[in-house]
Amino acid sequence: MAPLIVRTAGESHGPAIIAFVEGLPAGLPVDRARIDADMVRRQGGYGRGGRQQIEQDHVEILSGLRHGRTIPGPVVLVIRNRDSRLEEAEEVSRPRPGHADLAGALKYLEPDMRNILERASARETAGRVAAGALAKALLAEFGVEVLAYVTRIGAVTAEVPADLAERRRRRDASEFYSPDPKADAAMMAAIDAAKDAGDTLGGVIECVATSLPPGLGGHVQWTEKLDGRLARAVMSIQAIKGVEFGLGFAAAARPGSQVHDPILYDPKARDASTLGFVRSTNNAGGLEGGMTNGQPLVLRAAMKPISTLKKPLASINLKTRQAEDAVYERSDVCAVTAASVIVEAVVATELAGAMIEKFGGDSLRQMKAALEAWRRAAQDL
Ligand code: EPS
Repeated sequence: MAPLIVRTAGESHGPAIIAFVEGLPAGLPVDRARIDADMVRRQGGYGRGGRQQIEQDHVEILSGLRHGRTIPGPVVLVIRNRDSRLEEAEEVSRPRPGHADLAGALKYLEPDMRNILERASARETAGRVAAGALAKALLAEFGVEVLAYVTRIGAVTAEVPADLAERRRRRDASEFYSPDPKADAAMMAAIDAAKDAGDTLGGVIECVATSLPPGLGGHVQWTEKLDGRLARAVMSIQAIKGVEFGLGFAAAARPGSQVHDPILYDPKARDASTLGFVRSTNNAGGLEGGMTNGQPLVLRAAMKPISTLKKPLASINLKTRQAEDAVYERSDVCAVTAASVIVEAVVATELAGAMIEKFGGDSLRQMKAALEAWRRAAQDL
């Protein structure tokens, strides 16, 4: 069983979204304000729809915490929905191309697609972001930083500065969660144009994690491979259609000599997270053989445009089988900003799980001691 389990429950217009988190070490300090800061970020960004004017996401912690620290036992997090009206919400019989509506109706023999879309909705990700904030708190205890930002909206791309602190500073100042203020005007124009056309826009998110110890994940069994686990977690986010690491798809067009990262040894970096095994490039994106290699993890995710279109696509009425436009309810024009916060959360959750797996998860104190013992042994290898 995975060492860190995150499950969510709840419908988009039900009373609440719930996250159940099991397997965190005891003794982890939890700052509620930091969880809520991520909840607010998930709701933000240019191009969001009317729902985000209604909701004010805030996390209630029902279990697993005492005096600001985790205690042995699952943590249950609750985010109440202000727009709670599940019983009154009207029936949906015209499926949206690209949404779960039709596939779900056929799977569950369920003609009212309201009963599908309520759970398929990206509102579920409020729970994954809350859980991810706990994972980030654990990683921070080990100096691991996880940062995701938007590098593309539609056809507009952002340049990424080399310095990580600068990336964070710029992202936090941007309505597009992008590290390139020069791209802001073009991103805004692209979202405005899509809105005017009754259309939607997707984009690309990059996520970096630094100071990870080498050897997280595993090469022995396919289920252990960390790239596979991360890809699964990121692909499971609503509307994500592609994931790549490091050079990713571009590696397929290069010879091996221009892909693999030469290994150097710098004795001065012996105490760093790399243990002194430095690389001149990071085309692998921090993963080799399904394990971290001490280099920064670099992952990118492609998000498709949201499938609820103000100018709806052709569809059918499931009851009559006659041609009709797809259903339209209020929606976001572009939610790539929100998706970046969700990518950060699910990557942090997978990495925290891999840390617990390698260093033991009963208590934070034990984890720290285990990591130190392993580091000393690896230095003396
Ligand atoms: C979503 C539809 C919209 C989005 C929602 C995802 O909700 P509503 O139908 O209430 O306007 O706003 O995302 C959120 C509510 C959220 O908090 O992210 C969908 O169908 O996936």
